[in-house]
Amino acid sequence: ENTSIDEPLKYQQENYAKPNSKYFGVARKKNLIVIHLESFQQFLINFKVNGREVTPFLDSLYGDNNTLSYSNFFHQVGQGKTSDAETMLETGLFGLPEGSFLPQLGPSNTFQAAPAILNQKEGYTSAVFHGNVASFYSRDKVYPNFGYNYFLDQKSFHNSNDSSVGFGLKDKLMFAESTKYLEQLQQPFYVKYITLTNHYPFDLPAEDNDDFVTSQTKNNVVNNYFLTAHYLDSALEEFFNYLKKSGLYDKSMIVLYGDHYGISNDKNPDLAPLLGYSEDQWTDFNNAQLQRVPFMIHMKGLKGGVKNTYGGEIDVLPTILHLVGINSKSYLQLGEDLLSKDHSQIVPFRNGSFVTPEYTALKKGKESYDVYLNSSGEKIDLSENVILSKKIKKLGKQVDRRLKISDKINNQNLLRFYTPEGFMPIDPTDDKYNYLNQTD
Ligand code: GP9
Ligand code: MN
Repeated sequence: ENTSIDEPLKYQQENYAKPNSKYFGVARKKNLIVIHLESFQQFLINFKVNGREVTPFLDSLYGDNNTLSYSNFFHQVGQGKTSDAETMLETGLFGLPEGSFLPQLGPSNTFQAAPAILNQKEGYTSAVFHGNVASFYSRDKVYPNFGYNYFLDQKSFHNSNDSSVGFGLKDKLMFAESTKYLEQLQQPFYVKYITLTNHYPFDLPAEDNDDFVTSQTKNNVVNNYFLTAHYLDSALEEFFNYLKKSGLYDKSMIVLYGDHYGISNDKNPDLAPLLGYSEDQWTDFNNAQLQRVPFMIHMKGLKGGVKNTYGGEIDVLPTILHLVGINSKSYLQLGEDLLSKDHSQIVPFRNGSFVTPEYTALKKGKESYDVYLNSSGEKIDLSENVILSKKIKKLGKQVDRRLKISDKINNQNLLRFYTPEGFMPIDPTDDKYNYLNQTD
C-alpha cells in the first residue's frame, strides 16, 4: 500500500459536501444525457445580436421551472480545453496545469470514473457520441479506463463531402444519426454528446445558417462565433424535439455545460462594445468574468430556477451523482455538490487564480494576487487593507492545496492504491471495451 494516498483521502473527508435531501435521488434510474457545449460561454445566454436572440432554445431552458440554471458557474480548464473539461466531469479531479490530461495520463491511469460508478451502483449503460475521430485526445484509449461501454465516433456516422466542418461531423447530423444507437441502448443509460461545430475558428457553411445576421465587429472570429453558437442551439432544439417525440424525455435528466471560452482574452476587447464596454475600458477583471460557462440540469418535475451559487466544472460529478441517488462520499473527488449546504463557493481557476461571490483574485506570483471587487470591478489596493490581504492569502492557500492534491493524485496515479468500498476496478483489456470492433 502506498501511503501518499493518505493526504488526498484526508482532504476529501474534510471537504466532503453532503447531499441536499431535497434533491438527493430525484433522478434515480433516469437516463442521464450530458451535452458538452463546445466553446460555449455564459454571456451568450439571453444575448441578442441585431435584435435577435443568438440561442433562443437555450434561453428558453434557462430559468425554466424544470431547469436548475447556474449563473455563476466557471470553466476550470488550462491548456487542455475539451480534454480537461471531460476529465473533471468524468473523474471529479482537475485537468493538468500544462498540457492536456486525456492524451497524457488518460491511457495509463487508474480511475473511478462516472461511467463505472453509475454502472456499478445503479446499472447504467454508457456511451459517448462525438463527430471527430476516436483517436483524437486518445479518447479510444481513455474511455475504456473510464468504463465507457460504447464510443460512437466519426466513423459510426454517415460521412459525405459536406457532412463535416472543422474537426468533424456537423452537430445536427451527429444528433440526428445518434438516435439509431440511442434507441438500442439498455436503460438507464448515461450518454455524453460532445458537440463540435461551435469550435474555433467558428466556420459555418452558408447552407447551415438560417438567415441569422451576425455582428459586424472588426474581428471575424467574434462575428462567426454567434453563427456557430446559433447553429448549436438549433441542433439542441432538434434533439430535444426528438427526445420528446420518442418518449425518452420523460425518462431522462439532461445536463448541459459549456466546456471553456470560445473567444480568447486577446479577442475580448473586440467583443467588448457588444457587451456595453468600450475597448479601452476592458480589464483582466472583465476577462475573468467571461470565463463563466452555462451549467443547466433539466428534468421534467425538477424544482428548478436560476441559482447564483458560485461553482465550476469540478463540482459537476458529485452534483450529478447525488441527483441520481449515489453518495459521492467514498470517492476521491475534489469538487462539491452545488446543491449541498456545505458547498464552498471558492472557485479555483486552473492557474491558481480564484473567484468568490465577493472577489476575483488573479494570481500574479506565489501568494500574490490582483484582487477586484466583483460588485464594481474595482481593483483593491491590498497594501491599504491588511485584513483583506490576509484573507485572500488564506483562500489562495486553500486553492493551491486543492490543485496540488489533484496533481499529486493524477501525476502519481494514486487511485491504483485506493479502491472505494464496493467498487470493482475496471479491466480496460476486457473485450467489452474493444470499441473499434463494435462500431465498424
Ligand atoms: C476535438 C474536440 C475539440 O475532438 O473535442 O477539443 P478542444 O480543441 O476544444 O480542446
Ligand atoms: Mn472544447
